[in-house]
Amino acid sequence: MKKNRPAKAKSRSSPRRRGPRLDSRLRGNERKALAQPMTAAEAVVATLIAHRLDTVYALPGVQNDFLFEALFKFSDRLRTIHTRHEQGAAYMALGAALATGKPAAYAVVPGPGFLNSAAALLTAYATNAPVLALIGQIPDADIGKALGHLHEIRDQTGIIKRLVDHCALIRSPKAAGPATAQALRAMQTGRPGPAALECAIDVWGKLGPATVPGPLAKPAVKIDVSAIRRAAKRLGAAKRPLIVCGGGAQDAADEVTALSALLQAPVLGFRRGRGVLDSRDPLSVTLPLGRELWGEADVVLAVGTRLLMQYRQWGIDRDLAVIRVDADPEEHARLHKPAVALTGDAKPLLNALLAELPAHSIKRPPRQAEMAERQAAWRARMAEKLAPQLAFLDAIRAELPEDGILVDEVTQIGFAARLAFPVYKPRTFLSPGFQDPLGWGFATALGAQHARPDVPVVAISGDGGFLFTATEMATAIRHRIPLVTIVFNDGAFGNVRRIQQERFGNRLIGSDLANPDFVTFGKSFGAEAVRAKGPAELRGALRQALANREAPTLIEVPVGPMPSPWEFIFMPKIRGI
Ligand SMILES: Cc1ncc(C[n+]2csc(CCOP(=O)(O)OP(=O)(O)O)c2C)c(N)n1
Ligand SMILES: [Mg+2]
Repeated sequence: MKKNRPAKAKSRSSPRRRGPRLDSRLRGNERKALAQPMTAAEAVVATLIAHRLDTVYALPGVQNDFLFEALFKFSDRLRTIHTRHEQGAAYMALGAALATGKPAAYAVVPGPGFLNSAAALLTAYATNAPVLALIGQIPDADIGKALGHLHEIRDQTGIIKRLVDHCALIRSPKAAGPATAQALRAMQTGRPGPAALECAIDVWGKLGPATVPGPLAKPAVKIDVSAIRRAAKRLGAAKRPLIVCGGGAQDAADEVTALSALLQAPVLGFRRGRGVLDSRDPLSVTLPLGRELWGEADVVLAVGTRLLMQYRQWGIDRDLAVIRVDADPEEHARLHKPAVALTGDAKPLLNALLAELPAHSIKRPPRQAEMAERQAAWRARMAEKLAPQLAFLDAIRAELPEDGILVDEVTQIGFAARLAFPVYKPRTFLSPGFQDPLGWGFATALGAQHARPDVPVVAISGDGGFLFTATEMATAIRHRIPLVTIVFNDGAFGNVRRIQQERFGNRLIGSDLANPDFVTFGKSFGAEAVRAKGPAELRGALRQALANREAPTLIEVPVGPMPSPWEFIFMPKIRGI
């Protein structure tokens, strides 16, 4: 039976922080309290606070009642943002993690609650995002017995283990703090990524001696000096170097910028690598030109990227030496053995490379003018083919401040944004990586906006993707999150529909949509909601929305079918032909 708080009880899930300031560690008198018994849930929550987490995105239920009791107790330092569906909670944590680069947590009940959050957890894994899932469990003694407890699922731990690299079952108050600290360390050590902690309904509330560890020491990473020297020699001698950035380069923007200038190397970013080098830098290129440059390069420096598209679509031959920088040693040779493999975080490794390079680097002619011209030529080709998408993207860019965040979606405008939306700063273009799950956009953007209240966040969705998590508009209202959401409404799973038209003889199936009136829908929650016809009206609506950051805004943009972007994304082989 779910317990309801008495009506007079004060709800502690307001976005406003009350009480004392958030500290990384508990204060002196509370330290003393640590010698006293705590519940397992209190130890987990206090450990999150000791790691500077300030929010848990969550949806309650009986298995987690004692966790919520602990969240209530610590609510002056850790906010609970409750959502309307577990996928909303998990995507919000993902958005917070991607927008800040810092760990974010969500809490859900076992079985259906956990499975409802699974697409977001999967996407956290795909985007190497430090998301901590706190997942309830049935009574500890009955785990694995298949008795049919509420929300029981066969081998929940086994399912979780397939989704994350680190998970643990908390079985006592004593184990709770250390397990939380270990999970948080694992999430940020080596290749970052999600972790999960399970705790049984009868363990969360157990009282016992507990500790509240602060951040655990991370294993020291030794830089392989000889590998740095070999990389510097290869790169230094390169005539046509190219840098390819993925999500793993997001925290090394200064270093990538300096390397690009030193080597006169163009920098390719697509999806998760966008914004590492400012799009206004002429050496910053996107996909189609990047492919041409891949075809011409003699040395590629690949930073925090899987290189799947490059190796599998664009091809490789002996004339191209690839130097890889990756936090995950398994990644280097998954497809091809690199010329040099550098393992670790991009920032220190690129700094070491920058220190070593001047001794080896030949002089190269500047490439800015050439890149500006070639980029302009591609831009013109895209403008001709993708005019409707680019006009909307221009309107958004014109109004979104340079540090504003755009969250893309699996929609026509999103595909075009990955190719052509100018991105000026790291972590200001959030893209879901290789999972590309339809429906991630709105809730992920809500989490990004919640975690970065200092900058405006704009989400773009199709009518299909938006309705996956549109009920979280209630969350935006409840927690006053001033996200601006643009819904491009073509009455269809447009991308699927176009493929059916073009490749399957117009045999349309499962791709037309019956939609609500999105403006009425938004208003019914209490959001600002307007309809904007065309790019000019979108720009005006966006300007107004960004000026009024009191409430969430929904802008519906009715659109027709859009031209296909695929010729610019799935491009043919260019090497090793
Ligand atoms: C979770 C998930 N389910 C299905 C898909 C397949 N899919 C990709 S795009 C798309 C249609 C998107 O429709 P909409 O959001 O309206 O955008 P539009 O293509 O119309 O611009 C679908 C169903 C997916 N990427 N992810
Ligand atoms: Mg659509």
